[in-house]
Amino acid sequence: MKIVYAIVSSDDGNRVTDVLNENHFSVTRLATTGGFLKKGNSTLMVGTDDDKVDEVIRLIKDTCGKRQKITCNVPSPNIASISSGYMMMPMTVELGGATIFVTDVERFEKI
Ligand code: 2BA
Repeated sequence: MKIVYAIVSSDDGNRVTDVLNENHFSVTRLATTGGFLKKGNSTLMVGTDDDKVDEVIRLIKDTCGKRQKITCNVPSPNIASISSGYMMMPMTVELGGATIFVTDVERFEKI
C-alpha cells in the first residue's frame, strides 16, 4: 500500500477531492500553508493500492495540472486612465499545479 500526498492550490482542493471520491478513492484534505509564500494551500492524503497510484496521479494532474488564464484585473503601472486612475491590462497568469510525494505504508488498520 502507498500514501499519496498532493499539495494543490486551495482553489483546486474541492474539485480534486470530488473527482477522487467519484473514482472511489478515499481522501483526507488538510488546510495547509506554503512555507515560502505563506499562502493557504490544500494537502490531500490518499491511501491506495500500489497499482492504483498512477491513476490517482493522473486524476490529480487532469484536475489541477498547470494551466494558463487570461485575466484583465491587472492595473498597468504606466498608463493612467483619464477617468479612474489606472487602465486594466490583460495578462496571462499560470494557475494550478501539484507537488506530489508517494510513500510506502508499513501498516494500515481501521479499528
Ligand atoms: P511549488 O514548487 O509548486 O510548491 C508549491 C507548494 O508545495 C509550496 O508552497 C509548498 O507548500 C509545497 N512544496 C513544494 N515543494 C515541497 C517540498 N520539497 N517539501 C514540502 N512541501 C513542498 P510554497 O512553499 O509557498 O512555495 C510556493 C512556490 O514558491 C513554489 O511552488 C516555488 O515556485 C516557489 N518557491 C518555494 N520555495 C522557494 C525558495 N526557497 N526559493 C525560491 N522560490 C521558492
